[in-house]
Amino acid sequence: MNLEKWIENGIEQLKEEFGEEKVEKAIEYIKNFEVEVPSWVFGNFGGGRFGNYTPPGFARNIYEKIDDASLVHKLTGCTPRIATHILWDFSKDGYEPEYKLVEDVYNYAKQKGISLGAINPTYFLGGSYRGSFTAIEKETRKRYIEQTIFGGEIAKKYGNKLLTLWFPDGSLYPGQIEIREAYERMKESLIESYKKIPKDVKVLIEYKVFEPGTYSTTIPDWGTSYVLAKNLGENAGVLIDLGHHWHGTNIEQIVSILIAEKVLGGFHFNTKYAADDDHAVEPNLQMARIFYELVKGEVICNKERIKNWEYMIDQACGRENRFHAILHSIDSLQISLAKGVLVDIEKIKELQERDEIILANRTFNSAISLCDVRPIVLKARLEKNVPIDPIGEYIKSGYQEKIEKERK
Ligand code: PSV
Ligand code: MN
Repeated sequence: MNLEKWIENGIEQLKEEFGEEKVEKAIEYIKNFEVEVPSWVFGNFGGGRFGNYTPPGFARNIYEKIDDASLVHKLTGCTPRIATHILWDFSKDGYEPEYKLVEDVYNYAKQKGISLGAINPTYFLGGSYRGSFTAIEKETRKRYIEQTIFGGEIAKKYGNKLLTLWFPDGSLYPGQIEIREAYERMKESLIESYKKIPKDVKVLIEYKVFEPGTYSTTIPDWGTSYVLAKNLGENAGVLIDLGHHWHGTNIEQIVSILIAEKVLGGFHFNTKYAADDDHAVEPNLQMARIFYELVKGEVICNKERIKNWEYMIDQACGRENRFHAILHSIDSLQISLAKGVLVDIEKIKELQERDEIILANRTFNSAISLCDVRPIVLKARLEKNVPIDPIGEYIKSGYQEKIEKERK
């Protein structure tokens, strides 16, 4: 098959169906879209609980994670930043964060052509089995508040002025904790931290309906994140991780409400089958519907930082090759974005006015589920001068063999 010809034919067909303007717009969106990769996808994290297997060649330290992230950026042209976790990446003992290390990593990343993105304080290591911001012991809360303020400082000086917070706090049994008091301690600790975080740093609060708490989590849903963010101020907002909901949750509706309320927002992209699996992103229908809301709400590829949402991948690898998995995620996000852009909003509006339910649904799905947008994604890559097939290019590069040898 002549690939370039296949792309051109595909583009022509898409233009016939959706119009030239929409197709060109989709190509531009793909060229401009950026997403952060998590440092932890490259390291010794995940692998599942059984057999203690981690895919070979994993990065042994933050510098090797930067090497890997830099390669992903070279192959895709759309991941210029790496999200880091303070106590995994900037600490020698997993207990105390180190400022000096951040500066060094920052410089190393620069040499490698990428930079630091979202800074994630780590609230779930070393002695916090009774909670972090909600712990009864003042000492524990103080330690985590200090780490959060430290995170704010490095987000401003070395990062992308973005701090993303996820708390493991919760309970296993009714009666184990006073859930209202835990919530109040969470709120107070957040307020105390926020006061000392530089004003131009965005703080996004992530929620999760289960795990490690099985009876309760202190921030179980977007409503709780939203209320807490409101209590903080205008630089705080909500972080949606796709794996953190009950099955069947209409996540695109959550997106639409947050946009309507002009809340600062962000995503941790991944796919879930069972619970919080942290699998690679797949180009499924919900993903495309979510992107439709993001495009319509003008919170994606918006040059005004304050209006644009923050986009990150949060995934780990069990048995799969981690480079294939992260490159697959990026591909899936680009496919979903192209679909979201192609939807004929005007036609759907007109059908909605006439209460043509099925016709509106069919028009929606002609972009979301029925069309092949790969020509758009590939054309954007050609125009951006990055490999058309990043996974194929990775396989050819010999990098996998190299890291398996060097990182024994
Ligand atoms: C928690 O499940 C989470 O989604 C948070 O975003 C953490 O930062 C990340 O996974 C890694 O544990
Ligand atoms: Mn997450």
